[in-house]
Amino acid sequence: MPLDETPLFEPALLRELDWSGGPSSSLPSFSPAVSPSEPGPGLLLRPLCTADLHRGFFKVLSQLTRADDVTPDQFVDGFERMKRTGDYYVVVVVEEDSELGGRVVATATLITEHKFIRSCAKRGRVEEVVVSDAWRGKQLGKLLVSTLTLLGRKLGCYKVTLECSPDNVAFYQKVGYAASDETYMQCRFRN
Ligand code: 16G
Repeated sequence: MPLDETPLFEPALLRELDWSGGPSSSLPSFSPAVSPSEPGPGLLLRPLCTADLHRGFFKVLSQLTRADDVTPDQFVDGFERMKRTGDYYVVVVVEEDSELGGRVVATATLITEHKFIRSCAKRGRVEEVVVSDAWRGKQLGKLLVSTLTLLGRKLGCYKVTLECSPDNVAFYQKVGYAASDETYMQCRFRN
């Protein structure tokens, strides 16, 4: 299957986010100022496309957890499945002007989950937040999480949640998250 630049979701959704802050906003402060449209010099924040397979997408993911290489067919299958549901918002930060159309330097995902409770509400889940080690300290993690949190709000989620290691709690608190009264539990089949 050919790899191409078709975005996983409508890119305008990112441009239309209300990045102005304001009293009810949970946006953290950014210094220097950055936004989804201007993530930093030489960088672009956009939805994932299948051509990102050869731009180091998995190399970045593997800095979070096991992310073994997949074949282009496997990648396109997964991408198409996610795209069909309309509930997957995988974003990447890429270098604008390099060979192959830019290396992926960071990524994060928002998934919207549909429920019957709360009048058929939606819950957002932020997943796979990773910034490549050479790009840490440039506010990219904060930018990605803030972008997806605002997107979750815009899409009508009544809450957005995430799981993280104890080491990252302070980071997520800075971007507007608070530890829940509930405990995260799992039944794990593979490490
Ligand atoms: C972290 C990630 C989660 C990811 C998991 C992978 C964030 C906020 N959390 O919990 O999305 O799925 O690590 O670890 O990025 P695992 O492979 O051990 O499940």
